[in-house]
Amino acid sequence: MKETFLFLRPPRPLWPFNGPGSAFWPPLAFASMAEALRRAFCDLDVAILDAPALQMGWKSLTAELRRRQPTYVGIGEEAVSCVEGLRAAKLAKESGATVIAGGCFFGNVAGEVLNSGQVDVVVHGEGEITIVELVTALRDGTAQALRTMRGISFRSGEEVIRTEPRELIADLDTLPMPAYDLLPMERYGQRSRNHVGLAAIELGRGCSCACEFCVLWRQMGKYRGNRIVPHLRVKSVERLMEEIRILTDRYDRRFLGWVDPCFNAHESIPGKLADRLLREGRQIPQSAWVRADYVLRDEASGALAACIEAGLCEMYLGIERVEKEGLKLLHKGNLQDESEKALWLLARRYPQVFTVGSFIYNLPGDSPEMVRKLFRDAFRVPIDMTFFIPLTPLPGTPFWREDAWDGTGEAMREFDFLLHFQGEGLKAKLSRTLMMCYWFSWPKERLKQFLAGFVARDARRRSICRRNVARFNWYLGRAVWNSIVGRREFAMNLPSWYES
Ligand code: B12
Ligand code: SF4
Repeated sequence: MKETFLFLRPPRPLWPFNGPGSAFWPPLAFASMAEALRRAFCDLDVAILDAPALQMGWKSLTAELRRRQPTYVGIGEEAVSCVEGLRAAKLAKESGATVIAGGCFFGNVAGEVLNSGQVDVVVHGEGEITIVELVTALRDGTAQALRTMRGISFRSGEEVIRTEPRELIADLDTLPMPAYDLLPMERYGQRSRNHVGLAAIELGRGCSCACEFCVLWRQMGKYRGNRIVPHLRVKSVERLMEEIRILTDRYDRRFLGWVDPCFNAHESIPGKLADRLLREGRQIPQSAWVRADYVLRDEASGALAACIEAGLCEMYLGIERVEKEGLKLLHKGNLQDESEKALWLLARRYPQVFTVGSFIYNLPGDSPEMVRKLFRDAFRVPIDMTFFIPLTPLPGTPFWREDAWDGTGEAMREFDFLLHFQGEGLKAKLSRTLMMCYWFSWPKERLKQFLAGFVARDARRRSICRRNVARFNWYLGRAVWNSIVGRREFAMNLPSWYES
């Protein structure tokens, strides 16, 4: 019988500010690695099981794993769903599979998850080449085969062995075309109001910057000796056009969600791609995470106007802080008020773009007064949607402390980028300050923005703003209620099908 490699995304909670229709994007990492495996082995069946997209809960998943009996199972979760990752790993092991974990979370807690006994091998960094070599090594069946390959950790007796880092793929055009056919493509964004026909796509990998709190530049960074440095790679316009044609023409995708850590890091490819899309008469709505300083740079070169004309209509900006000390502490750059300038530029010249700005609180030295000021200052600039995210000590960043690992991943539940109110620590205190600000601090700029969103002529903007207000008040109200009745806070939303 043929061996099977199953990439598995288990049932998991929803981030409360995402609607159920756009909370789960196609798992691009799995699709890309699945195609790499298909190309390399004709005697291996490769599959992806995206349980959330199928609304498949744990009961059905358990039955499905028993039925399929995969030889290898690959998992890769965010820290917040570590519990689900390990639960899936346990099920997979019970059905006899070898479990491989990867991605920007598991890759940074390799020792911890290997010692949990649920995971056999952890893959560090980029996965496409490593996964192919790993299957060959696992088939060989010797520890020596694992030792001699790059980019993994595994256990040998009591010892956790981490092999040499793997070099990055030099030319991203050589990546296999993601195996979209292994995914239920029609399901993504199916019930979404604002992201109908959602697809995930990457322009490149890595970032040109090195913000202190960020795992993304590290995950796709380059090793210089033992040090990782930021390294940006991009695909060519031809390759990107090929992906877009497949997504739109073959899979009827109508909204492109760029998954790049920083879509506008490269100074020319996004603009050239936009020109090409426009030449081919392909305008398609898009969202992307962008940096403010590059927005200004691209305005000067004309690339910004082209990207927006080609459909870039939702931009997420990590503004983080308003005051320079905070920005310096986070190594964010943007010390010349670039965020403010970029937001004014977008609001005045490109009002059709929906902007989402995120700010970080809970920095060392933060106090309730500072957070109140951050809140007021955040509304001095025109942003359609504002998020305040607590500094999260993600594994792989200098803020991570190994003693935060509790053996189960439960402690990682708080790594959800949400306000947590319970407890006496500084984070809880600052979160409560923010909650009070949300309800009671209404500088006139905020009131204006709030009303503008609520009655906006553009139906999409109006819908996003209204839903966000409803979700936020629900979130805060639930938190207050939980405190009153003494219920432990669980900030994410468990979907109704979670255990089914
Ligand atoms: C799309 C996305 C979302 C979408 C969809 C999420 C979903 N579950 O469907 C939305 C917007 C809803 C979302 C929500 C959240 N997200 Co999110 N999201 C992303 C994003 C932008 C893209 C992921 C992606 O497709 N990357 C492209 C692929 C190709 O790269 P890759 O994942 O790194 O994969 C490569 C390697 O890492 C490796 N690899 C990865 N997995 C595996 C597995 C195996 C077995 C192997 C061998 C290798 C391997 O090989 C791959 C190919 O080379 C990432 C940031 C990023 N750019 O990666 C954040 C990111 C994953 N999200 C993050 C977070 C925190 C969240 C939220 C908790 C909060 C939030 N809103 O941001 C929620 C919770 C989501 C949930 N539980 O469902 C963090 C996770 C940090 C961490 N260490 O935990 C990230 C890294 C962003 C960040 N700011 O740091 N997210
Ligand atoms: S600009 Fe964004 S993606 Fe790049 S290092 Fe900073 S936070 Fe990470």
